[in-house]
Amino acid sequence: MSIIRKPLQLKRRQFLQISGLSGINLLLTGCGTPIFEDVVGKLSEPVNQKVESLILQPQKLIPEFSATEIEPQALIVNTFRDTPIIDIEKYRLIVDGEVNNPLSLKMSEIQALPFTSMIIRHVCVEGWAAIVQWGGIRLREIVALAQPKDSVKYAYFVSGDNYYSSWDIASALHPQTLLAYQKNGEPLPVDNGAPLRLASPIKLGYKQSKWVIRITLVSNLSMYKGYWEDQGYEWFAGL
Ligand SMILES: Nc1nc2c(c(=O)[nH]1)N[C@H]1C(S)=C(S)[C@@H](COP(=O)(O)O)O[C@H]1N2
Ligand SMILES: [Mo]
Repeated sequence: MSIIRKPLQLKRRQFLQISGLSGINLLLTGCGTPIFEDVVGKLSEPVNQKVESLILQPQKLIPEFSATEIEPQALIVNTFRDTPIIDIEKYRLIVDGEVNNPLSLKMSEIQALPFTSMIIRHVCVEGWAAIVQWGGIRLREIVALAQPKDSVKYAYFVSGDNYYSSWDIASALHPQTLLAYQKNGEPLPVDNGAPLRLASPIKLGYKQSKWVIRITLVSNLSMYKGYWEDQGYEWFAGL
């Protein structure tokens, strides 16, 4: 990925404008470049110190695998409710909660954001694992666009099959936590969570929600923490 480092001075108001829905095309004109890293560091008045520092802070990267190590047959479809039927034209990813700039994004808008691909091991708590290539958008880019308030500590993910989970914000903002729309170089199959699913090498499989339709950023967890978490599975579920 090419990273341009143009000197860029933005006032808070301008940043809020361009970081909104209408700003996505503007920001991406001519280059697929990380929006947030390039822009927010230059703000004269940081919008959110805490989230900003989490995003800019070097987080430990998990070593990735090579393309020859992908195990295309090993990823077992693991769905506990009915697979939802999602109309891609009507689909919107909602990002809300304690944010200054709630989002409602079409897939075409999400796919216009910088593409990231990674080859990682998916680990299911039921005792199987698979090396998979996932392609999509870093979740941190979406979170940054929503302008989270300082209070945000957790992210809730609601899925089209009513599955749900919650993550600590640091894990959600990890550079290898993606909202994936590709698997092994192909468009993400519906059974694996199309149009959009979480993929990350730092969490167990049940944290990696498929068919994500809503992300809510909050300062407190409710008594409901996740489909499996509420049945006694560990909440953090780190790898
Ligand atoms: N919405 C939703 N997401 C989900 C699940 C599910 O049933 N519904 N299963 C989880 C579990 S336990 C695993 S291991 C992975 C499996 O992903 P896969 O079906 O693409 O292999 O999805 C996770 N995400
Ligand atoms: Mo799983």
